[in-house]
Amino acid sequence: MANRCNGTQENCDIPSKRSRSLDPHVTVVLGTQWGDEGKGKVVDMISHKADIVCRCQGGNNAGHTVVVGKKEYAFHILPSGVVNPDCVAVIGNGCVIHLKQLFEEIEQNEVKGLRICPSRLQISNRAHIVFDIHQKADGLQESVRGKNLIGTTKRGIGPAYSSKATRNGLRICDLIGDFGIFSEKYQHLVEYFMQRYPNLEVNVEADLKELSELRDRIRPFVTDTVLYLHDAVKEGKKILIEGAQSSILDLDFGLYPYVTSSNCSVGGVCTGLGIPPHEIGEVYGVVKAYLTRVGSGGFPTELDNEHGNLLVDRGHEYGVTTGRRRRVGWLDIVMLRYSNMINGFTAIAITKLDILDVFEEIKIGVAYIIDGQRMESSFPATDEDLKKVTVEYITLPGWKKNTENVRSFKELPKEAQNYVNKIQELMGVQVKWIGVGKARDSIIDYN
Ligand code: 2SA
Ligand code: GDP
Ligand code: MG
Repeated sequence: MANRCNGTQENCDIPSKRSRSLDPHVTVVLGTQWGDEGKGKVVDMISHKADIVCRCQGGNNAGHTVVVGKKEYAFHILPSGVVNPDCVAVIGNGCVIHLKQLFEEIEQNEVKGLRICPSRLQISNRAHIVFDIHQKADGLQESVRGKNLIGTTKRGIGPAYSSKATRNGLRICDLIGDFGIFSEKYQHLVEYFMQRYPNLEVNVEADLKELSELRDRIRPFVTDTVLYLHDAVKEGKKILIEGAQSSILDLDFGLYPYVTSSNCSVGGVCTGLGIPPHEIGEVYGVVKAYLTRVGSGGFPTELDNEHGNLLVDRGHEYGVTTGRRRRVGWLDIVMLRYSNMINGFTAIAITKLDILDVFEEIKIGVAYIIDGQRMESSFPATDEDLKKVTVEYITLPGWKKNTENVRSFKELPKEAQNYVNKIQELMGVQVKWIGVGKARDSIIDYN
């Protein structure tokens, strides 16, 4: 970026758009912060241009909200794009699936009027299965962590990915294959967990009975999604990929160990679906206009005061999966720059701008000072270091006007325009959309 932004759209130094492959068919939507940025809404908005919408990582720890008219959908393992009747949903090999809870989620959404049959949902034969023992182990691991509690969703995500990494996990292809072999492997997996957690309550016989029923139900949905997506790309179909959790929860790049157990950044798209990098076109980052997180760990811009309570109340900041109250704070540009470094966003969507409508002043964290060193874009690797951070803020005037019904950038109050432009300038990525409400149409095209 050459010049400083003076706060108006005309004069703002808009970062140039990065060009990708010549004819990319794959678009990616990722979280840039600690999750719950409003990815579901952004995916829903783009999905009308897509033929296929995929999840590439995570399990039913995710909670993605889509609001269509008076209906509110909460998706956990199903891709949010399943709301669009013209899209086929894909759950890729990088995901972990609790089968019974998957069917419960399908049923809950069918009650709301969606139809989720095998022609609309393709599940990778290579995806790993989350068993009840994984979920119980997740709870037990958390119960002994004391002050080092991670604050997981207790959906068995960490234990299921550890089974995958220790190579005693079981996949969907195992379940729909020879059930005798599957049963033996399941018995071994249970024994492995019993050695570690002798008090685990498991009834292998009952589990296998339930799994044999789920096997028949899941079979019609299962396919080799690698081939399916490869063919789709060849046919020129448009594929949309929906990241779950977020960059700072990424197993490798996030604030370890306060992370989830999958790669939520752009690399997870390739490993979790088998799509080669050159097919990837736009990578949209979703930025909440302030910051939230659920779970433990440092949070430099956290607001543990009345401003924080106001953000929680106005933004309804409660977990979509667990109902936990989210921690809240001011926007953190250091985190966003780091997130952009990893993902190379081609543009961003800023969501929940309307939640800031009542603030007199709004702060943005622009740099960290750790042990006398100033950091503008690299994120500390350890929680110990993150907790030492002193944040350098800039303060911008609030707009104190309702923006919920605004539908064009120029109609936004000047101070709100200034806030958006400032984020664009400081992060160095073009803004494409601005969210001003939950509803599908509560969105402003920046350009
Ligand atoms: P896990 O369950 O092993 O993935 O938890 C590890 C960390 O990852 C965080 N995490 C999340 N953070 C934000 N949103 C998530 N989904 C739900 C939502 C969360 C909820 O949309 O609201 O309902 O509480 C999500 N899933 C995992 C988690 O808080 C741990 O910090
Ligand atoms: P996700 O996990 O990233 O999909 O986000 P969540 O669904 O967990 O949380 C985002 C919440 O904010 C949901 O309740 C959305 O309906 C809501 N939301 C999304 N965008 C906006 C917006 O621009 N304004 C407001 N007020 N709410 C929004
Ligand atoms: Mg969420």
